[in-house]
Amino acid sequence: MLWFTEYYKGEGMELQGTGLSMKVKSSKYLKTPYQELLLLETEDWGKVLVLDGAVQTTERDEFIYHEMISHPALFTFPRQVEKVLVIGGGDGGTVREVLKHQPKEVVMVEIDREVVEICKKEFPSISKGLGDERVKLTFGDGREFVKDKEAEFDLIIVDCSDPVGPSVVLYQEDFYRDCFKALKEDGIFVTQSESPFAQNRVHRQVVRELEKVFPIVRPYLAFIPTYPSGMWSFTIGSKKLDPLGVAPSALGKLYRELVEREGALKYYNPEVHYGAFAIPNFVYREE
Ligand code: AG3
Repeated sequence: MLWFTEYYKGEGMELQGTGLSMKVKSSKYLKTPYQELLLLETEDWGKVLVLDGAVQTTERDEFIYHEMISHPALFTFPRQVEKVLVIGGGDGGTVREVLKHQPKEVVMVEIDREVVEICKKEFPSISKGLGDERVKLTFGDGREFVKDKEAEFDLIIVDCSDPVGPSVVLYQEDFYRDCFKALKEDGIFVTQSESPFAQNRVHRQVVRELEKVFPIVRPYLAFIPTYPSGMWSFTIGSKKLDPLGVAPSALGKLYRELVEREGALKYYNPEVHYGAFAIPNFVYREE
């Protein structure tokens, strides 16, 4: 029996002698123009997508990441969301969750066509939304894509990998400024923002850079067993709407309607919505 290990290393990783191992039944390796791609069939986690040595998606826990990158922002809108931009997100899981809110249009800009092709074939339950007629899939650089956009999107979601290689530019203030401009006047931005335990400095940098750009910045947490340390974060930057300002009665109603229409969610619920924004002391400790 083979084992795969993600060795924690690379830009921003504060654990240097730690990793996560999984027992592997079979594996496929491929080099795309952008990264090294590994597709694993594992004993515990189902199929697993690994990019440049970092676990991205497992069939068993992907629901946590994809529900939590999408629903806290989407449930913050008191109105129907019309146009959503997803940057990255090649496996399609984020688009699947966004579609549950019945937007008119979802634009996804992914840099690596081969990731999408593999995920369409190997992860049909995750990528199924990508075939939806409301989804416009484009391949290219998300950083470039937002540069000339103005007041176009209700919501921008950045579903990117660690700040190495093609993702580095998605962690920088001038990118956040362009996203601000690309959003409508009550628009919301959300990005995955790494592990506050294992990548504390990167996490804090994301929050700090967003605070230079958006009046409302709200980091929040989710438990993701296959990511470094298991403690993961996302950060919302918002022009007007505060995810903590949503009235519980309004959220409860929207949530029940969605569940009735789309079926049960597996992680997000209204209690998780408010609770996720509670951050332990060590995360923003003085250094
Ligand atoms: N993107 C965030 C993955 C970061 C994981 N980091 C790591 N394993 N070192 C996930 C993409 C899912 N759509």
